[in-house]
Amino acid sequence: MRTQVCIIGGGPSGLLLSQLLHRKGIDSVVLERKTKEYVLGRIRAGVLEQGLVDLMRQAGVAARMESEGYVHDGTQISCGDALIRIDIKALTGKPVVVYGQTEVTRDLYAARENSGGQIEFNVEGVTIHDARTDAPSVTFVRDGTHHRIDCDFVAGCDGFHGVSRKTIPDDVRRDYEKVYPFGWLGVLSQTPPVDHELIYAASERGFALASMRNSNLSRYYIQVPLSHRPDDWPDQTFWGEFKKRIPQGHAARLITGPIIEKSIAPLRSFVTEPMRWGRLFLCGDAAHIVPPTGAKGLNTAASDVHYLYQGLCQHYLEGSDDGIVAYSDKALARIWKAERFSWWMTNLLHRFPEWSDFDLKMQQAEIDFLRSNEAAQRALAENYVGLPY
Ligand code: RFL
Ligand code: PHB
Repeated sequence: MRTQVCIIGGGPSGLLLSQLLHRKGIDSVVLERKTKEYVLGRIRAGVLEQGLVDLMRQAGVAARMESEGYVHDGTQISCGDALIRIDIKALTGKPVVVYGQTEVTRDLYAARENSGGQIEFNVEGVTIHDARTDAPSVTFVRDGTHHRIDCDFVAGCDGFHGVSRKTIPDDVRRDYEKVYPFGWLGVLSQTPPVDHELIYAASERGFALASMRNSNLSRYYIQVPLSHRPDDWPDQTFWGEFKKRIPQGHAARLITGPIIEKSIAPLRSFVTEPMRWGRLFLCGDAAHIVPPTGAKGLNTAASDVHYLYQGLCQHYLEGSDDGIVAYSDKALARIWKAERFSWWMTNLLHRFPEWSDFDLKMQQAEIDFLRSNEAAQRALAENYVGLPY
């Protein structure tokens, strides 16, 4: 088999890149380890920056997002019963869009399938060869048969546990990591959202987040110790704890009901450098992870896709490799800013088990400053809505 760009990973990064390239007449094959149903079963991100919204438009997959997504002009932070509303539209001129990653991925799969895009599911043993030459290839096994794809470029869009990052030798690659001493227990419940905007709740009992998917589907999270398992949190225990962490008025009107998904995700900050090795490019979670507090994971994946797409278009359509050569530096410059924001917001809102009384006073002072200072609110809003590409 031969293609121009071999894309490893059929998550949002890989599919978005494939669809954007297709619209410019650039050919790709996507290799996905799991089934489509499995990928669509993962409940993840919910908040889209304007940059990703624009990329969805460029990719020709924005129709459902535009009719079903919620445009949010603000977001809220609570501390005990006090609420701070960050008017992101007034402070930045832009809103965010609440539309689930599952739906983004579903729309991208539909578009690839409608235009005859080649996606190979259930692939095993994916191996990247000769990435530092002008003729890389990728081998894999499916249903016991060995396959080989010759290509011009390899896009490693295979998430944190994929093979692409590990293909870059240890003496070339440098990893930066911070692991947080807690995780998020997330539930999806068939109930109306408790508020029409998100609430990021800093409480003495730990962090909580009230988010949503649609008018009868809520996405709620609470901070839990890393040792906990979803089974430690029967539905009633979850609702009881969640109510204690959000403002009393919201707790009183919270509608509880059937929980249809429950999982725990550990929190981590991680960046690998460089994001390019010869003709192999890392995109999205394959290269970096943020704690979900700033809603930046999917959005940073999208900015990588944007830079790589621009670089590949320059290569194929204008005969210039400038964009490809600059890819890693450009992507990383934006990534580190998103890493900083996600780390800062995690520190602002969570309870760290090892913190002293002094640390807690600092956290309180930071929240008080945010409440009373428009410049602080603008800094949060500009990062939340997404820094420019
Ligand atoms: P993905 O989504 O992990 O997709 C990678 C795909 O590659 C496949 N794969 C392989 N395929 C072939 N061969 C191999 N060897 C392979 N190894 C892996 C995998 O099966 C998979 O299908 O990475 P991608 O595309 O870079 O997308 C990144 C996003 O999924 C991620 O950053 C976000 O979900 C993070 N995130 C959030 N991001 C936001 O922007 N806003 C949010 O509100 C937000 N909330 C969240 C989140 C992530 C969460 N979890 C569970 C980690 C909330 C949560 C709870
Ligand atoms: C979500 O809706 O899943 C969500 C929203 C905001 C975040 C993280 C997750 O910061």
